[in-house]
This record gives sequence, C-alpha cells and structure tokens, in this order.
Amino acid sequence: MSVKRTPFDLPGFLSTRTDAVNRALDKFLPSEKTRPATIHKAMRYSIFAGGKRMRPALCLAAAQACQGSEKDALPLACAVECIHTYSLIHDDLPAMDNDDFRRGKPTNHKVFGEGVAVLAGDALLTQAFEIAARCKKSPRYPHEKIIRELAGAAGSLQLIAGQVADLEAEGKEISEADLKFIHERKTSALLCCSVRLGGMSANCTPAELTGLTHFGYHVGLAFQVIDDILDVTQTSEQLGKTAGKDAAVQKATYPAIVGLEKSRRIAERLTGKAFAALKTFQGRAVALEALAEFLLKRDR
Ligand code: GRG
Repeated sequence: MSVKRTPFDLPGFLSTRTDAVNRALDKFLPSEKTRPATIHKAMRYSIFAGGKRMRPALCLAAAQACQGSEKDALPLACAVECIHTYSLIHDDLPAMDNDDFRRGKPTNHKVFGEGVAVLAGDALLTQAFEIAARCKKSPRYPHEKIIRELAGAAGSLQLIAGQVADLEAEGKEISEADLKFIHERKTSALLCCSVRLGGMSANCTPAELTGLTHFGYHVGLAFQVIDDILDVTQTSEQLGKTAGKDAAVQKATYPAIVGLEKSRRIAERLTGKAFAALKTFQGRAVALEALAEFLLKRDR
C-alpha cells in the first residue's frame, strides 16, 4: 500500500510511549512482594513479558489526534493493555489454545501452573477497571461511559464472543463472513476500544469519535488478517509464540480460506479504509496514520 502521509518518527513515538506505559503499569499494579506474592508475580510476569504495546500506543495516538493530553489517556492505555494481557494468558491455557510460548517466554501457566494463570488473568481483567476508574473525567465522557466502553469490548458480546466463536469454528469449514464475525469480536473490538478511549480522554467531538471508531474497526480487522498471515510466514522465534499453530489445529483464518495473496490484499484494503476514516482530523492524526501503516507492514 502506498499512501502519502506526513513524515512521523514512529520508532521514537513507540519507544517513549512504551516506556511511559511500562512506568505507569509498574505504579498501578501491586508490587511483586505484596501478599500473596505469587499472584502479583504472575500478573507482572505476563504484563512485562515484552508485548508490542500496540493498544496503548493507539490509545495515546488517538488522544494526540484529538489534541488531548496523553497523560490523561495513560490510565486508559494501561487498562486496555491489562485486558489484552489477561486475554492472552487465558487464550494460552490448556483448555483453550494450549500454548507453551508467548511474548518470547514460557506461558503464564507453564511458569505458575494453571490455577494461578487463571487467577492472574482474572486479576488483570479486574485491575483494568480499577485503573480506568482513576482517569480524569472529561465533560462529554463521564466515568460511566468509560467503564461501559471497556466492559462492552471485553464482555460476552465482543472479546469473549469472538473467542467462543473461534473455538467453535476449529476443525470446521466456515465462510468468510463467519470469519469476519470472529475477527470483529476477538480482535477488532479491543483495538477499536483502545482508540475510542484515547479520544474520549481528550473530550473528543462526536464527529471525531465516529472517525476514530471507523479507524479502530478497520485497523483491528487488518491486525487479525496480518496476524493470520504471520502465523504462516514467520518462525516461532520471530513471533515469540508458536508459529504454524492455526493450520495445526485447523483454525479458520484468512490464509486458509482465501490464500496468502488475497489475505494481503484484504489487509491493505482494510488499512486504506482506516486511513480514509481519519479525514475528519485534517492531518492531525499523524501518529494514528503511522501506526496503521506499521501494523500492516509488521513482521511480528
Ligand atoms: C474468559 C476463559 C476466558 C478466556 C478469554 C478473550 C480471550 C480468552 C482470548 C482473546 C482471543 C485472542 C487471544 C485474540 C487474538 C488477538 C491477538 C491477535 C493477539 C495478539 O496481539 P499482539 O500481537 O500481542 O498485539 P502482544 O504480545 O504484542 O501484545
């Protein structure tokens, strides 16, 4: 995809924002020594295992696009990362995807055992709402709206719905439309929520929120298509998680249904739609644009 966009130092943005998010998470989460130490060690093990921090980056970039303070968006950026990390811990459990590696390290249950891994996921999900509740109130978006936004993305109509539909589709032939249904919920919902929360922290206008919603939805779908492609084309070392797993468990993916080439074209088309959704920002959404391009071209 060749889109003309304003030059932007994305490596600098990602490095400074990852540092800020890591510092904030360190402050928000109970210390490793807090009793009972095992659960806090397990929570911290996965949250600081080296994830790409894309959801927090999108949240902060959206706040920037809406001319808000990134400091005000920081608790929300941390909250979405906690929910994301919880979902990965649970996804890796033997009862779900049964994975041994995540973020380049042994999975949570491999280190702490299944019981503690379930609880570490539960605790991170709960902690997310505690952190989100600390965000500064903005005139258009009181805390009730923020909490409902997070709960909606994480609940049984979105993230959990996607995971259930994904599990039920294993080993079955499903249509492209059914696969889109899964991707919208399993992946796009939380990415879209991250972007929307960034805008809400900046008291964005309804028109800006609409633009962010379309952007987040399409970037989220593109993210999962690329994730499916990388599962086929990259090694486990490159990904920091088991590659080739989708085909091994006969998971429904874009490469399996439409092939690699068409999957790439679909991801490009979705990213193009994400770019188009930023028109309302009239060039102020440079970080979001750079992130969308990065997510399309990423190799892990
Ligand atoms: C409630 C028991 C129970 C389980 C819930 C909701 C859920 C389990 C799992 C979510 C499904 C899931 C893992 C979706 C995939 C989303 C995705 C592509 C994750 C990888 O995101 P990256 O690449 O990961 O941003 P890093 O490690 O970089 O943060």
